[in-house]
Amino acid sequence: MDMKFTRRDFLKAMAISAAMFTAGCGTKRDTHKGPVDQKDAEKWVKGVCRYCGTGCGVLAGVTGGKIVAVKGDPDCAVNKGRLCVKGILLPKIMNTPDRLLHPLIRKDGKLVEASWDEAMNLVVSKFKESIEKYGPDSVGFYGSGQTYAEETYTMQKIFRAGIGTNNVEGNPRTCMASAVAGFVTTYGADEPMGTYADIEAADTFFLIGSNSAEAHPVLFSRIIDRKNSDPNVKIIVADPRKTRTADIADYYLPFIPSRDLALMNAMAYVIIEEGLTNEKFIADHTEFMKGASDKLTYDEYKAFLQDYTPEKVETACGIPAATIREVARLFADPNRKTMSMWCMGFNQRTRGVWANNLVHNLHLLTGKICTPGNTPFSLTGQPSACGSVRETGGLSHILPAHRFVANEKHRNELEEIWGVPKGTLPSKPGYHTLEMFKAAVTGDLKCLWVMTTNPGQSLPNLNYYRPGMEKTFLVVSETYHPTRTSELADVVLPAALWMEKEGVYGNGERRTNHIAKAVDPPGEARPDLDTIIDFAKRMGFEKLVPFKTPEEVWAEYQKCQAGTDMQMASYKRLREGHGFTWPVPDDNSPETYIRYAEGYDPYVKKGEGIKFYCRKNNRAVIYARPQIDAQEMPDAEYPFFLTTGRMLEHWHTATMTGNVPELKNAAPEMYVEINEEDAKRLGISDGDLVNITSRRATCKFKAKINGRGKPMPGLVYVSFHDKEEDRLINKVLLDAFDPGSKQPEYKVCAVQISKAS
Ligand SMILES: Nc1nc2c(c(=O)[nH]1)N[C@H]1C(S)=C(S)[C@@H](COP(=O)(O)OP(=O)(O)OC[C@H]3O[C@@H](n4cnc5c(=O)[nH]c(N)nc54)[C@H](O)[C@@H]3O)O[C@H]1N2
Ligand SMILES: Nc1nc2c(c(=O)[nH]1)N[C@H]1C(S)=C(S)[C@@H](COP(=O)(O)OP(=O)(O)OC[C@H]3O[C@@H](n4cnc5c(=O)[nH]c(N)nc54)[C@H](O)[C@@H]3O)O[C@H]1N2
Ligand code: SF4
Ligand SMILES: [Mo]
Repeated sequence: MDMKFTRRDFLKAMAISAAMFTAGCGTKRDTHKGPVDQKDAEKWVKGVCRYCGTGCGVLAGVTGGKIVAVKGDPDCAVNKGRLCVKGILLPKIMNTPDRLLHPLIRKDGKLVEASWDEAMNLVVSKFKESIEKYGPDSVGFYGSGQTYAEETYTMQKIFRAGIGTNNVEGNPRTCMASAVAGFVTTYGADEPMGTYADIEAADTFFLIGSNSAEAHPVLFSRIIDRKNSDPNVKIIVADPRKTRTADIADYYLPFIPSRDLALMNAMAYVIIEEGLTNEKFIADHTEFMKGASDKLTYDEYKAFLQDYTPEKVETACGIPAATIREVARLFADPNRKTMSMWCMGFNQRTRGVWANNLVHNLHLLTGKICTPGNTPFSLTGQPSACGSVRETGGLSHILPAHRFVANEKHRNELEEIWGVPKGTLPSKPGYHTLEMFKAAVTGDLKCLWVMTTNPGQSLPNLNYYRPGMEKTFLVVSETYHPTRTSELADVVLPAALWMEKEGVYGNGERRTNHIAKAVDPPGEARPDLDTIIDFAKRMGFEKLVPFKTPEEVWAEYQKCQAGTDMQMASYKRLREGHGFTWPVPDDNSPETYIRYAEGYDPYVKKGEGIKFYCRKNNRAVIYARPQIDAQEMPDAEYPFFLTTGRMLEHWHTATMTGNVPELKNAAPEMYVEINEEDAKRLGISDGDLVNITSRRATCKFKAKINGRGKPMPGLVYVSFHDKEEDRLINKVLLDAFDPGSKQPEYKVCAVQISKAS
């Protein structure tokens, strides 16, 4: 085990990591049933919430051509009428003073209003010039898990089949890439086998690296309801910071950041040592591996775990051995059903893929998988990271419908569907996110189009990447201006917002759901799909992009899904229904609750039981993955861990939430959470201005002691929504990334903290 880092401070953490039960469940429900402050609307239009990957169904009330109210869709299985505070306040994001109404182009160093024609001609001439002079790989597209599926599908087709480059990336790389690689390496295909319905069937919840109380509030309320309905339900929360999610935990385990791998290996050790495995399941459905092709025997795997006895891991993680044993027993109890949930605390790390493999291990060793309530469930962040990027082929190494760029057969299948000559699709994966923005810095990437994401605020190590965005020919499709990205652009294209356009979102439980157009966009703003189609025409790709409507795009995308593991409902069905969890092989099929399981999954035949059919031998993999620390651990010079994340009221870079008074007032200026003991030691009081300095930059925040979250000693926490230069925390962060998934390590770096004068 790699345990170079030991600090006495963390021994203190053990004192607070003893098992504890927090009473008062349900008292902190940040969800609302039904509308707030609602007038009767002229009509109600069905859609999906604009924000998180929970994917709550909404009904937007429209009066006089404006959205005047939003309520939860009572017929959507996700939320059954509920919404959280952000969802309910959605009408207030539509017509803010910073909505971008006209295209902008940079002239003499300044962004000035231009016509659509002028702006698009400029974009097309720059792209054409660059492709001619420097080749197709000199241009790139950086999209988002917040686009509609039709938008990303069309854009990636233009880039790959038209321009001839795989430089098609998206912000899910910063978010879900490690979860994707975890699913692919363990089960042979992306996305969870379970759905949210497992919440109501589970007895034990293992939440690690997820603050769902703030990041997935409606799902969290379903967990609370489950707990309130049955005193037998137990919740384990593992997170170095005591969050609102931890408030409902029976077992709260704070531990040294990035030591999750050791914790999970220790749980596996206990499960095997105490005979809590499901040997028949292991024999029938799994195999053991070390790397992608290095097979192991079960005995070799057991030998590997000898490094992870609870006693050894107690020192490594700061969790008492007895607690590790207790939670492992609870996890594996054959009379209980166990649902694991994880999110960015797990994924945003240099060993995010391995962490994902290890949580899958626990379910495979115990056979707690593919039955109601037993499931490893990766929580998805953005509303359509799955639907619009992981499924449509919106990352530089993947193609539509769970295909891979590097796989010739997959490329040929798409060439046939798209009617282009064999060999048209480039075989080399494009730049991953940090490579793409680095290529802008080095000058290799000449033109970059950014859509529905704000990398000028959300990338790590910003002082390195921002000059690249300034230097390259940068096109930004945005709903608001200025943002920390649009201010760097050469062309800014005004985009229609959610419900000003029709399209499809796919949430974290494989649910594809349709958003109808409810109102017209303001000014000259237009749907991104219209802009993409316009671009295709001007580039000479009309044949590739014959679409006029999202429905036409969907019809072609469905052809790409045929014969794969992810067939989806037709547009007609999507328009009429309230979301369908795929696979849905045809319009008469019901939605699928559990993948890989007989009786649920249409691709598993009678008598087959559980079948991990996306792997050649139908077996899932149990991996031996060692603990490896974060790339930058604290040392004498930079003695604190910094971690970053979110808060309930704000959405990422706060372009949408920052102008909603109710949300803004909840957190007008971001602060830094500091542990009480550390603050005392450093003479810092609540509200004092504090410098946070890393090897890359310094930011200044007011100190918050015993706030909403309580970091363990040695850890400070900042949410990244504040765009003010002094508080732009992403300047401070390191840009290390996972070698497998290429996902950046947003969750861990080393800093100094000092009282600012
Ligand atoms: N309100 C709101 N909700 C959102 C979003 C938003 O911006 N605002 N964004 C959405 C998106 S895109 C995403 S990806 C999700 C993110 O949802 P979450 O991942 O739940 O949220 P975060 O706050 O990023 O991080 C979760 C926790 O990871 C912990 N953590 C830090 N280091 C470690 C570690 O080493 N190990 C472990 N196990 N945990 C660690 C942090 O202490 C933090 O409490 O939220 C989605 N929902
Ligand atoms: N420090 C730190 N940094 C992080 C993370 C972290 O945990 N810590 N998490 C990472 C993760 S998980 C994520 S997902 C990213 C998110 O980071 P970003 O994607 O950069 O953040 P958003 O604020 O969601 O940006 C979406 C942008 O799209 C615009 N927009 C909204 N609707 C539309 C539309 O319909 N069309 C167009 N064209 N534009 C639209 C919004 O105004 C906004 O500017 O941040 C990453 N960065
Ligand atoms: S939980 Fe997520 S999807 Fe549901 S209303 Fe809140 S932000 Fe929207
Ligand atoms: Mo995310």
